Amino acid sequence: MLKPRPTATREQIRLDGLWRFSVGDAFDTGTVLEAAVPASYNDLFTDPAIRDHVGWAWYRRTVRVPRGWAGERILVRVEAATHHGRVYAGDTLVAEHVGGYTPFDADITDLVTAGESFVLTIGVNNELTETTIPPGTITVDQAGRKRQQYQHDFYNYAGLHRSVWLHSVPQLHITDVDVLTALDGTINYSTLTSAPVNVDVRILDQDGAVVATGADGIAKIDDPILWQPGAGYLYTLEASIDGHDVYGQPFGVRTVEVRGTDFLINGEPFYFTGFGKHEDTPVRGKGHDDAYLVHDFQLLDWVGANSFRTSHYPYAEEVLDFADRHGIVVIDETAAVGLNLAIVSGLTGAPPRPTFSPETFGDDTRAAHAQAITELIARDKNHPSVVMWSLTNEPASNEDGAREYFEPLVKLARTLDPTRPLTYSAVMFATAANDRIADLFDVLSINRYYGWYVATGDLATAEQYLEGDLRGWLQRFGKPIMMSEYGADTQAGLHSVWDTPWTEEYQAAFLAMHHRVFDRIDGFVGEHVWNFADFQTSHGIHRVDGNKKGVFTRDRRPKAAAQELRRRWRSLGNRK
Ligand code: GCB
Repeated sequence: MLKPRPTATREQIRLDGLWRFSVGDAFDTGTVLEAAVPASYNDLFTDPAIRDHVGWAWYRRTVRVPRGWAGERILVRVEAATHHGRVYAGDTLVAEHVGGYTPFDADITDLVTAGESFVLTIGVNNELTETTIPPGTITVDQAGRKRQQYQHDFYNYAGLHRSVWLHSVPQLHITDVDVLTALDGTINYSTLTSAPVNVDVRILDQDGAVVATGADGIAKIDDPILWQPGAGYLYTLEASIDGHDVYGQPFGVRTVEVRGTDFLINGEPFYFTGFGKHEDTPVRGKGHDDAYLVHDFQLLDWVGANSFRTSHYPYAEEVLDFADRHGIVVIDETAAVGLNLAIVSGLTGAPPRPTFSPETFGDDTRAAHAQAITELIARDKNHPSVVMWSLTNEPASNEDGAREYFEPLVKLARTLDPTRPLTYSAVMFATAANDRIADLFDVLSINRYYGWYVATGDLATAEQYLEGDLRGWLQRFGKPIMMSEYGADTQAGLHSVWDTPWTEEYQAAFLAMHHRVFDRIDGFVGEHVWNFADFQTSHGIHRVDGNKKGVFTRDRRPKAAAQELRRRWRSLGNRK
């Protein structure tokens, strides 16, 4: 799935801004509401019936097709309709897509005319069921209103979360580009086209100078400048169909490999420092925002982080493009969060039903999960910043049926991308003794909350538990291990001289305790604190206006723990 880019043969118009808006089964032509795109619609309005609406929401605007686009193919690219989108040109349904964090196109060529305008309507449905990724359950309350429940610990924001584009491609065009690099500058590439035709390939450096030409799927850059953590050098593979189409695909020359208990980037051991993040800001919800993008990366740099995980869904493409350019390392995660019926909104309990079964998460869920993996890899395969795929967060990998569920998905991911290691984040109940899937993956990513949900306020006990736990995984599986989540809820401004949960001092001491343990363990390859910033969740007695495990507040002010991390990570760099 090529990102729309302006080239000599392709044009595009961003359709962001204010759209007419309504909720309900169909667009309400009498609506007076307007909604911002991109943004979640939930927090824009004061009406709780909109914020808590379960079902369809509608966006409508008039769009003019440029005069010069006659004869071209004309498409609408929706970067994210969370979770289920329908695109109409006039009254005609043109495209439908399930999966809230990956893009899709609606080809409207036969329904519009260059130089004229048309009415574009996009329906967005936020319902999650046992066969969607992420999963959820819908109930009907006593008043007859639909209610959405889900296992994941972030608010089910919905809407057009990313840009919408009107874009043109020539009739005969390039449909896909795949780039694989080696450290000596050898580029293995492949292209797909809308009809069989010859494709010419040139490689351009960052200044636009031609540094290689392709033949038979191979090009060779002499003395390549590598894409490195902290230094994101990018080349462009320019593919062209003579007289028809040109497309430029940015890429970096770098390799990724797991060897023994090392995670290697360009053959060098790499140690991950950073966070699990969220796409979450006040008012905009999960809507992409370039100002927060720039500021968040500034804060990553300030705190000395070299990486993050796109917990718990694929992020906006702008985020990965930015990471590519600035050398930030990314673990790219699907939206498969909550495949665990022992967890309810971050709280735990005895599983009421087995997680993996035909009645709960079975073949249909797995098919949706396979689709999510396929679309993630199709979108993000050429990003040098992406060094690993995370196929799921906190599945019930300790339960019956987990292996049968995951084995085909791991196989699929390896077929789609044989070059990047695979991981998943292991939940607290999945231990080295009872986990059934870790051997299928390359890197052990462990989520643990010793000192928070377990041994609350008792860091001495927590330290013992943590070390025993991590050593157990390493001993059984002998693979690189990283901490993909560790964190403590912290109310900014709350202080104490004792180890008091929720205080800024406790969060800092909690992190310092973890770091002592990590430093004692060989084969440890990284630490991602949960979370970068406070974020919104569904209501719950364990959440105070959201999850407060951020090292930064929701408006990105540092808590005391940020200083602890800054001291450590700035001196660690990319190695331990
Ligand atoms: C987890 C989840 C994350 C939650 C976090 C918490 O294990 O992966 O989504 O937000 O715990 O704070 O409870």
